[in-house]
Amino acid sequence: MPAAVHLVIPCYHESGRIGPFLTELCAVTQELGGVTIRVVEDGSDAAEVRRMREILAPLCQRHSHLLDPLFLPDNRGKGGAVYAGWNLEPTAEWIAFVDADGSCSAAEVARLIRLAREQPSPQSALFASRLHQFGGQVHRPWKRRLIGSVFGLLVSTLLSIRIHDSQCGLKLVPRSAYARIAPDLRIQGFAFDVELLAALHDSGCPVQEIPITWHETPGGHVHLIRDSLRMARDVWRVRQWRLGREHA
Ligand SMILES: Nc1nc2c(ncn2[C@@H]2O[C@H](COP(=O)(O)OP(=O)(O)OP(=O)(O)O)[C@@H](O)[C@H]2O)c(=O)[nH]1
Ligand SMILES: [Mg+2]
Repeated sequence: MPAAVHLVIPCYHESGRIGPFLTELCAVTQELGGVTIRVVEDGSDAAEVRRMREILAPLCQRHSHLLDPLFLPDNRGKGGAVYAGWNLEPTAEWIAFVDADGSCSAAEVARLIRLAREQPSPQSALFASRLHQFGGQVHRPWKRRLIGSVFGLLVSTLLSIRIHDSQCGLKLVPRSAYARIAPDLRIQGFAFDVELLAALHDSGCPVQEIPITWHETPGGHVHLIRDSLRMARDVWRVRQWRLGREHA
């Protein structure tokens, strides 16, 4: 039996982008076996929820491993949605998330799941990474590349953890490691991956960066300046919390 993987797709106003990706992802993961998927949507309006239900209903009928979506009334942010989904699934050996927009293809998701399953038991977290920026593998507007690289430098410098891309939208984490750190995770917005990285690292769970192919899908929600500043502030908070714990 392959190790069970529970994959959460955080969604905020994604009815225009998720259809083709989710269709392919359901097919690919059905073939793999041992994977469950849950869409977690938070704070979208009634019309958006209705559109999402219309997209999801036929797929749920066709694929029993696509679980009932979770619609949360208030907007928590990407991290809050991912954690809400992970906390609902108490048994899978691996918990994971992938962005809804298909920038990372279903085939890449399958490749990382296979890679995770090569571990005799879940030991190291796998963080997909847009590391190979210039080999034709990563298609992203130059501004996002630039800000992504600066942000990676900021994270590795302020946290003293070697990482190029903490923000890529596909990650797999051993459930046992998540269970140890979950009570301490506080960031619910776009920088939640940074806190997750630091917490895994500090708890002794190695994090492997796995280069992937990335074709950026237009229509993203990250506002380059506003969100980058918020995320930089959150990295600083993570650093202060860690220092506080060290000196406690
Ligand atoms: N549930 C939930 N999901 C969110 C929220 N904000 C973003 N997401 C999801 O997070 C994922 C990544 O967001 P994107 O809008 O693709 O981000 P982006 O601007 O394209 O940035 P990159 O993909 O990192 O280049 C998508 O699946 C979004 O729907 C939120 O507030 N709540
Ligand atoms: Mg995106």
